[in-house]
Amino acid sequence: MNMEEVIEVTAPKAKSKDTTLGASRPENAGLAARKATTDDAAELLRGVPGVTVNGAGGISSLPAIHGLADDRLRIQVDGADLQPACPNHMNSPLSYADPTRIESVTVFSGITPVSVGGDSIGGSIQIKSAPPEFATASAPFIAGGRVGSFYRSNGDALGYDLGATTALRWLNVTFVQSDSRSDNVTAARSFKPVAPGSEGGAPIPGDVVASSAYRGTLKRSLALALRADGDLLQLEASQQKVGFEGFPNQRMDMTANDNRLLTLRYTRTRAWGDLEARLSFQDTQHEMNMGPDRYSYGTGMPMDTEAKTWGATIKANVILPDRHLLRVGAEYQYHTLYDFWPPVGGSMGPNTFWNIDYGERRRIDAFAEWEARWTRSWLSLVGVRSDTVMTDAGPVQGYDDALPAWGADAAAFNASQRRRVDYNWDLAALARYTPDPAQTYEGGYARKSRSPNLHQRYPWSTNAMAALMNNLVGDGNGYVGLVDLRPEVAHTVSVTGDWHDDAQAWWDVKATAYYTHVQNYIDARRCDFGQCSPENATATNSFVLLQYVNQAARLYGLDLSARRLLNEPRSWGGLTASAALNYVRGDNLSTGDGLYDIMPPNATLALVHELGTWISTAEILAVASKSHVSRVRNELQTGGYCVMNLRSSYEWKFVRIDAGIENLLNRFYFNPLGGAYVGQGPSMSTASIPWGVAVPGPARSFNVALSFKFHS
Ligand SMILES: [Cu+2]
Repeated sequence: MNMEEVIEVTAPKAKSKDTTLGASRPENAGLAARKATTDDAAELLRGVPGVTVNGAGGISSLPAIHGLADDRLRIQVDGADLQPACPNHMNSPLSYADPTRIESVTVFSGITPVSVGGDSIGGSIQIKSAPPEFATASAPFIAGGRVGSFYRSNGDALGYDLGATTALRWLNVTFVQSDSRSDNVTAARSFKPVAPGSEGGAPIPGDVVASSAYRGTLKRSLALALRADGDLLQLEASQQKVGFEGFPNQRMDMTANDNRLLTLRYTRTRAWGDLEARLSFQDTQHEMNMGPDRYSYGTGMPMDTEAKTWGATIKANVILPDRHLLRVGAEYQYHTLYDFWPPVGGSMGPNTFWNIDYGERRRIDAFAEWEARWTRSWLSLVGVRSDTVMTDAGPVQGYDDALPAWGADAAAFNASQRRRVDYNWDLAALARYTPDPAQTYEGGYARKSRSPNLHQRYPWSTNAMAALMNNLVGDGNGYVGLVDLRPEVAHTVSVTGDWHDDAQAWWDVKATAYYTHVQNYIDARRCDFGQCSPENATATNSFVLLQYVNQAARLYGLDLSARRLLNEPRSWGGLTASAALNYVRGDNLSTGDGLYDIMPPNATLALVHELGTWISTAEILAVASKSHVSRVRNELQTGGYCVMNLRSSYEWKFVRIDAGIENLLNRFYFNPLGGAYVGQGPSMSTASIPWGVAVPGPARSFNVALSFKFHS
């Protein structure tokens, strides 16, 4: 119960009981097809009302819900709160998820219940793999396996996945592995001059999005599950590696990332309810440097990040008399981060530059939530959550603290009191009214809080080069941290109406309106101290240096979606038409500025044909021009555009085939959420790359995927 959107990414099947309000049935076919040909898990969220995707590297786009992105959302992959470990958030939580494994995606876009929220001011996204399967008395042994592969013509992208599972009545062992690679993608026309990216390198054609290639994205996992009656114990060890991933909107590329994750999970289901306990450990080694499309300055510029995250959760759902339900839980997370840049000589030596040394973020949460079913037509949910966050960082040093470029900033930072403890709390209250089987209304209020991340509080250098390396949003600017940042607190009201035929078979219309006021929203102001120049304060057509700052903000908008089955399904299949319209506006109330990375109004129209397991989709995405931008960041305006996509899939017992054409008419457009193009050339200083070029959307791509599976 709540405003959630569950997408079964597997082939369409009977309505799951979770998909009470706002299940987006018609898009399912498209989602299953998209999953087959993407290795970027965030792409699967496209088409969910209110969700947009901010561009980053090829497998690590950042989702946003109602204009709030990245770690303003709570994103869990199989229950784990994976932590990015990078001054550019290159290794975002969803970059670790393997799309081929994903069985369901749940998006809480409206009033998020406190049981699924915490340390976030926007919605929640939960990505889940298939639960372990066990044998039965009649079939006491199960063996299954799958192997799949995909190809995308734009970028010559190629990937594979394979998996094997075997089970007895009490035991399941599952192994999965996937890998993918892509060259640089191309835009539909030239968008910048032909020029070499590196010193003496070959010229990069004008239509190539430099630094968008990736390779060696190995993901593998071994999972063991033991079952006895209503008890389930799961142990999983997994590794996610990236050999190289370019970032066209960042000044560096990810040259290696090695993430290891260990989780132990216990669930107990009884007549009184259920209990879940989980322990997890995440270990990340992250390396950045200049990729092949950038100047290497003879030495390159290594930047390394090492992080470890320990997590523990315990939660219970207790069934109370009269169909009431109590959810209680506690969570603990301890995250440490070392962000250091080895010396390369000159003024960038002889010592290691410490961007964040011994960063710590500790979080202790507890919540209680009461779901009440008063009558057949009235439900309510009320929850409170306490969320205490401690952050700290050790003293730092520059490459050479005897030089003015490093010494003064380091000394000022080291003299500061850096430990902060935030006592945050959340409240969510919502009600649902279902007067008859043909309509449902839901509305509520939430207070949500989020403490700043380590890369917002602790980067300390006002040196332009160092600040440019600290950037979480891909706007090409440089950022300086602010130790005194306070937690963001959001107050959201949201209402949803859902109208449909009684059986929910023929048509439905859904509308959501929301308004969020954010106290202490972490926005940015121009840097006017330290080494920042006076021109930096007023520049309107260049990259600039900024400092994080708390300001007031508001976001509001509307999601509309509608679907209609056009015919009684006959021998030639059923035809469904769907339409979706999203509007969001974000304003900084302290400065009158626009908020960054807010999607302009957009609409999607789709026609889906289904005949058994043959499903085909034609869709048109229309996006308005973007003129309400973040002026403090010199955010680029983008023009309106229209893109058409075709997808078709067919599934036999053992084989599934997916084929599609993305951007069928090969339209050129700049991605309104793609950030600034800084993917080639000398990226280490503010004025050495032309300002004013956005990252374009990809040209037409022919995509195909083939998979085989067997199951005893
Ligand atoms: Cu990085």
